[in-house]
Amino acid sequence: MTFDYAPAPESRAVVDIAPSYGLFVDGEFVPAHDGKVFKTVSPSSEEVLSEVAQASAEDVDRAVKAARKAFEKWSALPGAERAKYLFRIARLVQERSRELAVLESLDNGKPIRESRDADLPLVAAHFFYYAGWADKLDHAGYGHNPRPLGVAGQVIPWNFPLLMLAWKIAPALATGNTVVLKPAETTPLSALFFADICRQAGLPKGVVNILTGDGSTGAALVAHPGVDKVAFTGSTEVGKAIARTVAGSDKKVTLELGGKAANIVFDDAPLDQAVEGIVNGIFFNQGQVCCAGSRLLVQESVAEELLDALKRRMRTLRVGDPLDKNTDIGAINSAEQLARITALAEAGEAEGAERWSPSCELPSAGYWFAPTLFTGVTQAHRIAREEIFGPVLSVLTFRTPAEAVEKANNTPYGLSAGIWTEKGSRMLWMANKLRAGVIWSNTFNKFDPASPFGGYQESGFGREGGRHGLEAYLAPSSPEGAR
Ligand code: TXE
Repeated sequence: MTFDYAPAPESRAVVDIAPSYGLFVDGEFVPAHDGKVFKTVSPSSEEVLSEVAQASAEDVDRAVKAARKAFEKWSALPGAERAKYLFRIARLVQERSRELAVLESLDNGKPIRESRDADLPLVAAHFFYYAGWADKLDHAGYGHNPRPLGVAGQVIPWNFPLLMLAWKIAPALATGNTVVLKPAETTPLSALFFADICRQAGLPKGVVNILTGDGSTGAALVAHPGVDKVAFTGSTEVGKAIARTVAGSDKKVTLELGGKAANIVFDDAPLDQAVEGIVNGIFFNQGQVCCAGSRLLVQESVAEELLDALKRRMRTLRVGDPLDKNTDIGAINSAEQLARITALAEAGEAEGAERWSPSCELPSAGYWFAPTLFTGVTQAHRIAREEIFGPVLSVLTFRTPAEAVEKANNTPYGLSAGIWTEKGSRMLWMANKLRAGVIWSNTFNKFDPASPFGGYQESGFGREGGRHGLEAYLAPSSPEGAR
């Protein structure tokens, strides 16, 4: 496959990136206490996009104090008042969505079609959805109003920078909590633009604080005694470290960690539709998705036919400039992530699985990985067990539904799964047996703010989204019913 189309990049001019950004604390952009900065780089070109402040423990303290002060008034507002701010934010996200989509694609490397058609609409949808809850919580028939927890310390990853921010901030604000959020070090920009949206929306100072920085900033935030609730999305390793940090404190915690989802295709499935679901499941966002369908389990009798169709479809995938509307697969987020994907793919080959990619010309600058398929994979292979977090699909086969369940559940994770069959009874039987927090039937990677999302085992605990997502930010009512 070569580039046989004229690149037509979405105009970069729609986004005005400043050469440097401070931290957003108490409604103002301020430099880091010690003046430290780091660069954020576009993964598709290695161009430096901007320089942002690196928050230290002092900055964490400053932001948590601002959030604590803001909490008194914010939590005392009637829900209907908080809803107005959230609706305003939602509308501003919509108004600025072209700019934010381009920014997200530049900083993260994801195709503009995805940031424009998936990330941004979902970001706005989350703010609209939780705005709608804010006033329903008051006098909701529990006898007393549920109480917010206080200051939420939120640490998010780089794969869906703005969407993960929305998942975290929207329910926290709707329930009357205030926030200190740390975006990932490779994708800090959209959170800083969001800070500007908070200002535009007239959000009271200190209700949302954004601290850019690396893992040390995240660790300081999680450990700060003024933080009442920790919400984290990221690696299982860091999630475990955070669980150890908060153990013994009265901090509430939700963790959304890794996954190794099975996409299970039965012989009666509509195969063309399944191929689209498989492609979407593993190549959406370059496979850098916690619920990615990274293991394809296909019933033996249709394996050959399905794999032929899948390879044909993979040959049509266009890898390249994230700002080009024709691009299906953009850049990998960082050199580190590319190295992780490369190492696991090499382990797949070394352990004897068969590697296949369509012929694919990759750009010379930036971080790229061709869409890759491994067949002849056994359950013992690392590529069948470890989260690759890249555009790499491991294919296993099964004969019976029971064998499919056994293989799908043979993982320390438990975040998501997909089932492709026309038989309703089989679908329900499978769904009951699969150990996964989210199960899609005859589709994959469908998200809705009203649906709870989260996993079992090493995929973390707690749920985000829907009513469950609100409850993660609420304490049981006090006997007096006072906030
Ligand atoms: O994650 P980290 P990385 C998985 C995926 C990927 C691997 C490593 O398999 O290959 O993790 O990615 C902050 N205390 N996922 O290294 O380090 C960090 O600054 C508090 C799955 O990027 O977990 C960033 O903001 N915070 C996942 C965030 O944690 C700390 C998404 C995530 O970074 C910290 C991302 C610490 N000690 C990676 N150390 C998913 N579930 O979607 C780092 N951070």
